[in-house]
Parts: sequence; C-alpha cells; structure tokens
Amino acid sequence: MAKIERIFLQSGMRGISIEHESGFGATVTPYGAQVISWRAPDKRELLFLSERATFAAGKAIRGGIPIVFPQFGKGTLPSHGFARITEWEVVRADAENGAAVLHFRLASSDVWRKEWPHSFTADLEIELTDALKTRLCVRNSGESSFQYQDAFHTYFAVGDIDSCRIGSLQGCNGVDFLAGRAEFSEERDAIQISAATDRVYMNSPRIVKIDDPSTRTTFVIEKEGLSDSVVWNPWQEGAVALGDLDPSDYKRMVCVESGNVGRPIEIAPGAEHVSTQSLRIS
Ligand code: TA6
Repeated sequence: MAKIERIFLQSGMRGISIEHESGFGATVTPYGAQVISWRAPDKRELLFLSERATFAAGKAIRGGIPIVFPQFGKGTLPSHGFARITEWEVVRADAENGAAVLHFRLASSDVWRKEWPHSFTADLEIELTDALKTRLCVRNSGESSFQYQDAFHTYFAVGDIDSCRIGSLQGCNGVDFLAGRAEFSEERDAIQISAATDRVYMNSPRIVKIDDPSTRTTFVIEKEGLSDSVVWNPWQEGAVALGDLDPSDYKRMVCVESGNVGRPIEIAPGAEHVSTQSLRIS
C-alpha cells in the first residue's frame, strides 16, 4: 500500500512525502509542483538537489524535476517560465491501485497575463510505483489558440559525471546553445560529458538511457508527447556562475530533460496537450 505524508521542508515550505510498497519514495512541493526527491528502496537519492537550493517564493529550486512551462529558457517570462515559481493547488494526494498519486493544478491568473496573455489550466499528475511518472496536461480555456514550450527539467544524481554515458541519441539533429545555436548531428552512440554542455536533441527517441557505472545505475527515461531531449551540465565555471550550486556539484549531476523545445505546442480553444515522462532505474 502507498503511504502519503504531508511534511514541511526547509524554510517552512510545504511538501508531500510519498512511498510505494516497492520501497521507492519521493517528495514533492506544491511550490512549482516540483519533485525534489526520488529515492531508491535502499534510500539512495536518484535526483540531484543542490544543498544551496533556495526554497523561497519567486526563486526556482535547483534540482529535482522543475516543471518548465510555458517558456523554455530565456524570453519575455522568467527563465523557464512561471510554472516552477508559482504555488500550485493540491487537488489530490492519495493511493490508487497501490500507487501513490498526487494531482496539482495551475490556472491562468492576472499575475503573468501581461507577459503571457492566454487562459489555460495545467494539471500535473505524479504517480509513484517502482517508476516515477509525471504527466502534464495543458488545456486552452481561452478564446484563441496559443503556443507554449514545456519540459521536465530532470536533474539526475550521478556518482561521477566523467564515467556517465548518455545513449540513444545517435543520429539526432540538434542545436548547441553554447555554440550560438549551431546545428549538429549526433554521431556518438554514447555521449560523455567532459565540459559545459547545453544541447537540445530534436525528435529524440521515446526511450533515452543514462548509464552511471560509478553507482551501477541505469536511468531509463520514457517520454510521450515530448519531442525533444535537452542535455545540460554547467561544468565547474557554470556551477560557480549560477550561485546555487557548489562548484563541484557538476560532477554529481546531469540534466537530461524531456521537452517540447524545438517546436512549441499549439493548442486551439478547448483543446489540450499531454506530456508524459516515466523514470525507472535498472
Ligand atoms: O536546460 C538547460 C538550461 O536552459 C541551461 O541553458 C541553463 O540555463 C539551465 O537550463 C538552468 O536554467 P535555470 O533558469 O534553472 O538556471
């Protein structure tokens, strides 16, 4: 049977801790509807969360699975959009068929209407079994079509970035954000990170894997309704510049983000789009 517990995080922020009978656990805060912890049965943390992460209104929490919506990266809105710096409504927190199920909702309000004048509802469902599933349904509740980008900006905890291998992206075309958005085609069957990396792989496979030999872990990312994968590591210079990472944190994390980045999603009035990611370890 799944366990659900309401808790308080650092700086008094609310959280919900969940555990599945398999022994997998997770912690989610309604602030940003953000997963900040995903734990293996042996209690090992599978997601990276910076010890310097701020848990304060208006600031993004560095780690876990930030929800990127409605904008990826920089633009008219704060970086990666307003969803991750807004309190979501807790619609549901209980067990269903043995899984722990959380449901959060965010609806358009006047706060960002000037910068993003669209009416929407966003529903995020999180389901914990021996996998961690996040499902974002965005519905257009307005009178005109709008476009948006979304992503699960997942920070995977790794033992040693030098020995990690990201597979399944060979043959993808992409854009390198650190080389003036230069286009590239990925030749490697296994990508190793050995410097600051910030690349979007367009139309990436439904399943992308990260091998972390130092912890004998393979992360299996399965996505649907999410066309692209972003691979990011700030490396040491980027970690220092961000301020909410320890300078050596780049060795212990890698972001592989399932998103709709290259081509925004467009939904007509009354229509919706569902983006789903499921994470497992093997
Ligand atoms: O997903 C990669 C990226 O867009 C990088 O360019 C870097 O900005 C990273 O996200 C973190 O962004 P944040 O706004 O969370 O500091």
